[in-house]
Amino acid sequence: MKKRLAVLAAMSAALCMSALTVNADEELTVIGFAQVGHESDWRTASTKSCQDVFSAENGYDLQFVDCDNDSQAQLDAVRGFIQQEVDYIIIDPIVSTGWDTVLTECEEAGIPVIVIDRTIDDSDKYAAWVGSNFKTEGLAAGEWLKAYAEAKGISEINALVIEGTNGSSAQIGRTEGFKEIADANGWTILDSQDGNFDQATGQEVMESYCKSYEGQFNVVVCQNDNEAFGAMDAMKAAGVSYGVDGDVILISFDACTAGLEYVMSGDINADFECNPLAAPFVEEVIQKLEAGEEPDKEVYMEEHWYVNEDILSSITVDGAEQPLTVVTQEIVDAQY
Ligand code: GZL
Repeated sequence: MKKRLAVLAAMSAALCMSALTVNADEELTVIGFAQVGHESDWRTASTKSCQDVFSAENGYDLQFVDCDNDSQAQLDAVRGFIQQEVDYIIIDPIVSTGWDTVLTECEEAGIPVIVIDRTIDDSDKYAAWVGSNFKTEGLAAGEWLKAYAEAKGISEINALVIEGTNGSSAQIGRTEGFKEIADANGWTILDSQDGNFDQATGQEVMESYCKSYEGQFNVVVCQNDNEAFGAMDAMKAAGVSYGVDGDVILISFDACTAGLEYVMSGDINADFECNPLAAPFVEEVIQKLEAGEEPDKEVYMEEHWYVNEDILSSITVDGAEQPLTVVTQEIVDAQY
């Protein structure tokens, strides 16, 4: 279970008699982390957050598996952690279903599971979940567009949506939230296709949209920044202007550093943050479990709604007033 360094300390002492700082009583907490993949800037930041917190100098041995957006590989990785008899398992689930069997195996092995970011919707056999409310993100995008259109005197919304990986809770929630506002306001969603949260697919989908819906759309919603980067390339190539000074309003999610740079330049009108820095909160969950305490089952990350123009100061989402933040260089420099 835990890696003891006593043998290493004895070998070190025998071999080099140096003042090695290895502490014979030190134990490393072994953590298995089954990560979605490496599809986006957001994902890179999420992985780095865990690698920074669960480092050897902090007393951890992080067993990291990049599951490359492959659900079966992710289940195999979790079973591999069970075989390794790790102390804790962290999962960012590629899709939200198909989890109860393997989580039961973790429970039977006595290994606590902490879920981050996306949700598992067909089992609650985990100690805690740390992440975002994706439907709220989608509702916020819709509420912002409603207020922005009113302020700009835009009476008709014809939107194209580039969704995230199909079946992920992020795709499900953002789609549901935005569609709820669209339906309530009589907007038209001309099409809504899977962009898989990556730039290349986002560009491919937008290229197809520019051909199929030429001259018919005035809003594009990309469910993450990397899709938006691809969509911008496609619209530029098709001669479609976008952003604050363009014919098409461009909305994105994640608000990674590069995404906020495009908000500041006016290429992206609004970017709805999804905070990837979950690891410090996961460590708090582990510390509670180590102390025999019961952690909160759900821990929500703090997130902001970023815009280019200061024509609106706030929006109302689910009855709660939420501020809008105009992007500055200082904000860009501080972003993940
Ligand atoms: C959302 C996260 C999504 C990001 C994408 O929490 O799972 O996956 O929005 C990432 O950038 O690929």
